[in-house]
Amino acid sequence: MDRLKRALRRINRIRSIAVLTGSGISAESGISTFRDKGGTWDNYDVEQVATYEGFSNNPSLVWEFYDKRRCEIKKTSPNNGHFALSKLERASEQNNVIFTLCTQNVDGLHHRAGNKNVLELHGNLWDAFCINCGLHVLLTETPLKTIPPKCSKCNNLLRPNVVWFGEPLCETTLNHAFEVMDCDILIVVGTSLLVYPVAYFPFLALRNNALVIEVNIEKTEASDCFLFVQGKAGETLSVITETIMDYLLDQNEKN
Ligand code: BJW
Ligand code: ZN
Repeated sequence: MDRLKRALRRINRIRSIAVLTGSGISAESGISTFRDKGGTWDNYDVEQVATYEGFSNNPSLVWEFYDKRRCEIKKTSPNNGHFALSKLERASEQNNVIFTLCTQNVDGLHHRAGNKNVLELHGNLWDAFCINCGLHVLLTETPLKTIPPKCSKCNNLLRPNVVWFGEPLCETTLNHAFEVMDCDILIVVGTSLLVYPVAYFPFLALRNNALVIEVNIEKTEASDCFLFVQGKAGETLSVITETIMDYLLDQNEKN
């Protein structure tokens, strides 16, 4: 962690910390990533289950896919990687540092680990909304009694509140995330950085002179642009966050 300590020393004052996570952070909780060997897209056709067109063609197939994932996720728990980030949020709060966690994950594990300031960029699979009247419903029962589930108000189809390919991200959330990338430190964890617009985020942070730390079990195409730390999120993140927390304490004592 000497490289990290040297890089931290170059920051005049840490005012804001941002985190960007992908499915790799939940891998150690037993949840599949998307593009790794044996990942979700090895077993399902993206066009059929993660596009609006696929949903229109066969809503039951899409709901079966999400219901299976909801059942699996319900049985899992946050891991050390998630907990390291909730500890970092608490330490940031205590030291008057702004902390925001942006996640592409829809599993809700960051909330379950105790993080509060979370932007769910690709939605949340415990939430659904009606394609006709827009009514939002929290769907916590697993497995669902009826597939596909219908709207209690107008009896039209409900869809999972997730972002499929070809769909825009929620504008308010996206604009907020752009602002968050104007930070002093960005920690990028467990994402291949292959999906846009999120793949741009670390580069926005770099343009804002942030220190960008990337944690991944293997290099991504962008790793050479960042301070790359190779390892499992559950094992490496706590070392990184403890090092940053030491700096936050030092900084607070000096002021
Ligand atoms: C570990 C680990 C451990 C493993 N520890 N690390 C050509 C060029 C540019 C863009 C496009 C293009 N063609 C199409 C597009 C746009 C498209 C896109 O980006 N496509 C790319 C594939 C090229 N993007 C979109 O369509 C987006 N919308 C959009 O652009 O809207 C524009 C618009 C404007 C106005 C009107 C209309 C449209 C939407 C993207 C939505 C993505 N949705 C999904 C599904 C969400 C719901 C669900 O979960 O079912 O989001 S796809 C999937 O990919 C999911 C993820 O959030 C996302 C990212 O995946 P992630 O998390 O990075 O997973 P992996 O598997 O890729 O990587 C895992 C990583 O973890 C690996 O690096 C491992 O090494 C690592 N790892 N174990 C640490 N223990
Ligand atoms: Zn409705």
